[in-house]
Amino acid sequence: MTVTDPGARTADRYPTRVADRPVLIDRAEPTVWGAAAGGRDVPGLLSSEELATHERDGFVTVPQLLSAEEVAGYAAELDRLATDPAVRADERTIVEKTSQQVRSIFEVHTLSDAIAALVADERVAGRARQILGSDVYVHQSRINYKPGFGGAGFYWHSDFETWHAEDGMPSPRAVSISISLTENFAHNGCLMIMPGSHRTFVSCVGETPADHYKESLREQEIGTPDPESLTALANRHGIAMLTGKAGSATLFDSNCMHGSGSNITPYPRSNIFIVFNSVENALEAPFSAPAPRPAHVAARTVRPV
Ligand code: 6CS
Ligand code: FE
Repeated sequence: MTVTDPGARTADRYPTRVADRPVLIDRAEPTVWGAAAGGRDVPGLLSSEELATHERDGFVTVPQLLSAEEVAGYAAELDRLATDPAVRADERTIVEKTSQQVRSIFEVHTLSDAIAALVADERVAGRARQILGSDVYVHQSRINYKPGFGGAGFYWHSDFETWHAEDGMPSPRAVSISISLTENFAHNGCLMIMPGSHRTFVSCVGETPADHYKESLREQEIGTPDPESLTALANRHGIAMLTGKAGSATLFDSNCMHGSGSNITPYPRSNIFIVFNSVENALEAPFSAPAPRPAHVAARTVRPV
């Protein structure tokens, strides 16, 4: 187990939140880290075609990751957590700005044995190891509820931009998996990704305020790309809508440009969201923030899954 040194820092290949105008930087690193790309070939459930899709688009879908029984079990777990007063009062729980309903619960794999088991499941961690070509650890886990009638969306952003600037993640060698527990429709705030956008790092304008996460996890403003950059990426790559049945999943690269709309339908859009980082990519000092974010949002101890 390694505890990352908050003082150390490698060269900053992706400067962001430091200039007064946005810059588009070509990604230097691979997306799938097989042996030919500096990682190692890890056998697993993703076929070579699926790995090639992930390299090209920055994401790959798994139409049926969980069985209907498993979905029901995790949905019950989400309800248990969201209605537990101790969990609701915990700093790891974020409530919606408007309705005060639970929006997200972070570090959920430490609050739920069932979710801890799912994290370690070959269908989940195994796929992440294949993509990252190394052992992996949980950088962040959360459940998103996006309740009906007002679950707020997530504006366009690159997760890696935040994790680099605020958590000190050196390279985009991290992959997220979003596992749907309710059906994701186009109309109830499904994940949207610009396919291929992971190959461009959009440097953002605006300094990171202290304790930024207290605002950004409810509604992110700093670290969101400018309209011109978003227009250029959308024109170049298009926008994919990741609809899917409950039990489906999407694995997506840390630098995909993605977002999701608000949910004004009666149908919640709940998912389990787990971020795997390569053990070779442990956090350093933030590249562009006054202080590291708390461990429940960005793990600073590397515990290989
Ligand atoms: O800041 C973060 O770490 C979180 N924010 C968003 C909108 N997506 C990634 C991550 O969960
Ligand atoms: Fe995100």
